[in-house]
Amino acid sequence: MTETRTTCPYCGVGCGVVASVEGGAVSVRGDETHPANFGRLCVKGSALGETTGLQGRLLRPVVDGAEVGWPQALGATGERLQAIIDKWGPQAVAFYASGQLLTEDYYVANKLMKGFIGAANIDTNSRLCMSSAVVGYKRAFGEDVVPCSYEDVENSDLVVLVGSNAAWTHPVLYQRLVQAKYNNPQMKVVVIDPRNTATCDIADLHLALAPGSDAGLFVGLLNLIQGADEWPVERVAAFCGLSPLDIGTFYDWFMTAPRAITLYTMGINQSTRGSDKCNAIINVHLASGKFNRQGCGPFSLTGQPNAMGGREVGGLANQLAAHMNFEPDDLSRVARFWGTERLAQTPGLMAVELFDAIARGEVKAVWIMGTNPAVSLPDSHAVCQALAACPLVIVSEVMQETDTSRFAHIRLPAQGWGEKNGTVTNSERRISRQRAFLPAPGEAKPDWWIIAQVAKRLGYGEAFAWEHPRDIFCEHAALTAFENNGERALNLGELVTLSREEWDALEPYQWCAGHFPHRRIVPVIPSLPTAGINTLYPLMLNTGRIRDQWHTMTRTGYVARLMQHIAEPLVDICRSDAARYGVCEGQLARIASPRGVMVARIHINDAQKAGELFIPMHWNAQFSRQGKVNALVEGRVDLVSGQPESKQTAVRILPWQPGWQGELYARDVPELPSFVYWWRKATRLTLAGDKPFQPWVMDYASGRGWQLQVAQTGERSSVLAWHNGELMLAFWEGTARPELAHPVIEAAFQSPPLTPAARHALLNGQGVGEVVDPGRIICSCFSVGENAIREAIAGGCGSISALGGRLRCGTNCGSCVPELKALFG
Ligand SMILES: Nc1nc2c(c(=O)[nH]1)N[C@H]1C(S)=C(S)[C@@H](COP(=O)(O)OP(=O)(O)OC[C@H]3O[C@@H](n4cnc5c(=O)[nH]c(N)nc54)[C@H](O)[C@@H]3O)O[C@H]1N2
Ligand SMILES: Nc1nc2c(c(=O)[nH]1)N[C@H]1C(S)=C(S)[C@@H](COP(=O)(O)OP(=O)(O)OC[C@H]3O[C@@H](n4cnc5c(=O)[nH]c(N)nc54)[C@H](O)[C@@H]3O)O[C@H]1N2
Ligand code: SF4
Ligand SMILES: [Mo]
Repeated sequence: MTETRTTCPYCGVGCGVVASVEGGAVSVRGDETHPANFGRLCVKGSALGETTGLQGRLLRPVVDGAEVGWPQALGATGERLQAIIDKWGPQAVAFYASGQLLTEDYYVANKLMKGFIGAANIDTNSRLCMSSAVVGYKRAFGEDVVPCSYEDVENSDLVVLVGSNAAWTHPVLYQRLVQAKYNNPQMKVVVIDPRNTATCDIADLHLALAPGSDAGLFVGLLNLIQGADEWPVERVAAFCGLSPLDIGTFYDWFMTAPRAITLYTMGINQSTRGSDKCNAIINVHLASGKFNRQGCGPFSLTGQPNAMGGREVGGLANQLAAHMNFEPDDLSRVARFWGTERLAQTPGLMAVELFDAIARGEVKAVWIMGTNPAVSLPDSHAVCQALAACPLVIVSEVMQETDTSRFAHIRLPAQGWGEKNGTVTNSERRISRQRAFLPAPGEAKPDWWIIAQVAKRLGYGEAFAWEHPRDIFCEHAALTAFENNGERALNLGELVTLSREEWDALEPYQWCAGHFPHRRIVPVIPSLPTAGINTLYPLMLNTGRIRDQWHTMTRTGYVARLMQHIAEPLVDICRSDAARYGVCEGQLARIASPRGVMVARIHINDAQKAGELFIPMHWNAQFSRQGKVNALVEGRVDLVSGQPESKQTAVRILPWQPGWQGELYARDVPELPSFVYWWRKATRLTLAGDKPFQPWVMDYASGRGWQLQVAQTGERSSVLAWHNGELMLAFWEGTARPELAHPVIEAAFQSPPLTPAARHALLNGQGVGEVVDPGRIICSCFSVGENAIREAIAGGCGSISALGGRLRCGTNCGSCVPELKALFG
């Protein structure tokens, strides 16, 4: 068995992973030597071995619906792009890339678009994620440099988390913080978030401020530091909807703490004033001197594994390359380095404007790589319409079916994690290797190779002639160092001469951020979100992540273990709003904005404030019907950064009592008729609808020659279909959601033959034999359910560690500890 040291492909913490393959099965553990995690992994990282299967993978190029070989696919891509460039000019072409590409892939895409096609229309999903943070740093420091490291988080006296649910989204860094606070009980933690999240578990102070009001809080603090009186505590309190006492406590802690660090993520960036909010945070660090020394500073955490690498290569439409801008000197330098006369001279279209330009017919070809905009961009109906009308949509993907690839004329199969080979940079500017340890399946190719081959077809072969990702990395490193003269902090000059062996063996490498072209306090005038609530849309919708899913679920949604924690789009609502709008726990509801509508299940949660809802961003048409929250979110953006306000949308909520609700298990999931609402769980579908569905199920099963048995008791009915003694399909329905012993049913699919007694029990939603229902799974690492935990507590387990000792829950990644605590009531 060989072990490969690589890097986790999920969040920007960038944990080192040791992967091994034995008998086709992949297992992973944390890399003890990696400075991001020192051996820890969170639940998503721990489940990586379960995501490397080939289910649903795109394995061959597809052109106009037909599988073809690479020569035809590359030929078609090159010819069709060229035809559009010839007729409409380079501005009619765009790339939409991703912070999940490797640095090498990103560099090649940026070079082709800006350097040789000659337009700067390459933007990425980082626009939805990091672009406000980039503006904040550039305005303050003159360059996009993140002035902090993870060690600063551990070695601080005050850690402020703003708009970050790190317990769920940067779990290993959060666990490092938990440990540091345990080691140093003097350390204080402040969480600033409208919701009471799992991250608040270790908070000494939680400021549940009004949505979008953060700038007021930090401007007030700056006023205090500077002795100004424009934003006194009372004014801040009114602006932010907080008590003057709590604000005073926060300010007092910040002023007196010898060291303070502020971590901020999407609750800050995803706003029409996200750039200003980032500067409001940076300002208090600059003005107080809590900056550029241990345990201090404004620390924007990156979300994606290589959001930082994308920023390094310059893969955003308003950056040029390698931390250079569209300034005359930079333009000349990059053109000379790349040996091109076609370099784009002006910034290109940013994500939201790009899709608007596609809708208007101005951009006629878009190449989407490593992102799923039909789900993740705001106003997804408009995005889908734009893609449907676009003459040429090219999608490089690992999966066959995504909401975006439905619109693709050309689908190009990319190598995924474990197959591809390159580098990523994490939140603390640390470059780590992602190494391949699996053979490339089917015809899948590295993203950089695909782009370079297309470049060749467009006639630029010479500038794209690399044979190995190391060659690309070294070229990128050379560009960062080219005519640098100490002017750009990003300088990877040390790495330019790495041999292939050295690059392959590269240890995690952190680039230095000690140099700031300037340090500027940027004036900020606080303002509230532009989403106005009114009598038609009286609630403010907040969106974000859940613990066990990754973005549009293409990788995590098929892993049973990761579907255990939260398996449906839930809408979190507080008790008083639930009563006010007539919705009950577990019921379905329709949530609507002026842009669209979705269906979600009610979860009454007193972590929510009155007037505010929360819905996860993850669900989409592969996992549900009408479960996509971006159908509601409007495409309002920050005018400087172009980042959409994904966190604030005015909506209304209405209860929906469907005619029937059901559960369907099927050996192969059928294509469902459009009158059914459904939510795909790893092994089953939950369904609801008004028009009867059972006749459809019976037709479907008998059409396949399966044997059928139906049971009807009162308002409940069920259907079983089997073939050669094997259970093929099972369906239960009722006016309320059928209560089923799910583990028993799963077991029945695995253990033929199906006896008449077993069928009878199953039709009643019961099972035969000894399978225990674990209840809601709390600890996904060890699949420990609520029932066992409650039993253990009743049986005398008095603490988290006692529970861990008995059931192992909470002893691996620790992300479930807040929920375990809650069970002690
Ligand atoms: N499990 C999991 N982890 C992930 C990801 C994932 O998909 N799943 N994705 C990764 C990526 S790309 C990213 S960008 C990060 C994102 O990491 P986070 O930013 O931590 O995640 P979110 O859940 O999007 O939003 C964080 C919090 O912002 C709060 N918020 C909303 N509005 C406001 C506001 O006006 N002010 C303040 N102060 N807070 C507000 C929300 O209530 C939410 O709790 O996560 C990364 N890690
Ligand atoms: N409402 C709302 N919307 C949001 C957010 C929010 O908080 N609220 N958050 C925003 C943020 S911060 C982000 S980062 C985005 C994320 O949104 P997306 O980037 O759209 O989400 P992913 O599911 O990560 O998409 C990655 C795609 O690339 C594919 N893929 C995986 N590996 C590879 C590879 O190696 N090569 C190629 N070519 N493809 C690959 C995956 O199958 C998947 O389809 O969503 C944004 N949208
Ligand atoms: S915290 Fe979890 S998801 Fe993030 S890099 Fe580490 S293991 Fe991966
Ligand atoms: Mo992100």
